[in-house]
Amino acid sequence: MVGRLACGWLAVALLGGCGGGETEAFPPVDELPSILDPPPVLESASADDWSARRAEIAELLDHYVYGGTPESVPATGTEAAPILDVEGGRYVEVTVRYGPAAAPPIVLGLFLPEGVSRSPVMLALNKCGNHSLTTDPRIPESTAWAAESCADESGETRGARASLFPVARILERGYALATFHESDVDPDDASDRDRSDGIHPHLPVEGDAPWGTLAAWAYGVSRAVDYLESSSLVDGARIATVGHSRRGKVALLAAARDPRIAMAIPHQSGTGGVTLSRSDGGESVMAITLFFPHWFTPGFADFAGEEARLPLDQHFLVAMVAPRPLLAVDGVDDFWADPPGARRSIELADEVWELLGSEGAVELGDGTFDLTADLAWTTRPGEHSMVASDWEIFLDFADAHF
Ligand code: GTR
Repeated sequence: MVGRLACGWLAVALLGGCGGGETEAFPPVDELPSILDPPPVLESASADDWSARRAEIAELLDHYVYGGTPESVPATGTEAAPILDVEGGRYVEVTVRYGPAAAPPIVLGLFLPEGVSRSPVMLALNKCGNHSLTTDPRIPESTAWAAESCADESGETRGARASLFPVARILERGYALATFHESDVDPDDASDRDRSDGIHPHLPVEGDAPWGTLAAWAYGVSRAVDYLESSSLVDGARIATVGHSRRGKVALLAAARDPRIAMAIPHQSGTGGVTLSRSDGGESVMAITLFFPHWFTPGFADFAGEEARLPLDQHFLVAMVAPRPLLAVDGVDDFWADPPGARRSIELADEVWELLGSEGAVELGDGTFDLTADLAWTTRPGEHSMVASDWEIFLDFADAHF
């Protein structure tokens, strides 16, 4: 973790200028200026300067929000035999190993569409294990920790998340679905304040911004990409990350950090995802860091009630995906995920798509966005949930770009 900021917006706000070169260490919250408007994502109108600015943004997000990640440890994948026939295609489970030998592997479930070679891939975390996506008894049950809410009254977790993942329909539309149990990388345990479970003890992050669970999950997504990009079963150049809510935050974070991910579709990702921390609506930094402190680097909680001191906002994370296609989806009645704040974030990030030669977001006459454009935000009726019909929106967007 680099402890210094390049000369830029923050240095100007703090010091009134730079005087050349690098300036101060990442200041603590009480030394940061309080600025009500989200800071500008761009500091230069030249596309040549974007990669340096992008690197600076990545460091800001690592330091203040998510924590850093270990050096990249490329993964290897071993496919299980036999490949199973399932409705609409085939299923194979891949054991993805990375890091020290004792580190828990990722068990990547890969649903492949019938008759399509090298299909594009929707890559998504799941909450309860790969076996929770279908009632097929042949899909091995995950042995990793699962939340109590994964089980029905009889304690059964198989098929528990099937309503969120219309697997046969995804296959019918010509896409593969790659998914793994998030607990393979890090159990979603708020009491794990000292990062003692999951991948953390095996791959510690040195420095003053330890990684939280969202960063660990995103790192795991990249290890799945290590396998997918070299696999002959799918097209590694057409991988989209998809996720709902906390997993939507990860779909965005993973794509922001990993340029091999060709598309991001964060669904109702809310605070810590697409929506602005400076927004008046929805979940505050105080609420999210109170209930889910483990998701972030510990210092993010210092911005509770002090959001205006953040030297960034979530449109910085969105902008890191540019110029790749990104669709953010919200529910009209999902107050907690803050649809207006998400829309504003997309609008603020748009200038980076334009800088890089994309048309970016295209607002239509009725105030909605063109969902065939590279950057888009949309809502659908309803509250906070992911349902089968959401996938039609995701796959239509993917069809328009892949
Ligand atoms: C909520 C949390 C949100 C969102 C959601 C979810 O309780 O406040 O940030 O992540 O959980 O993942 O369903």
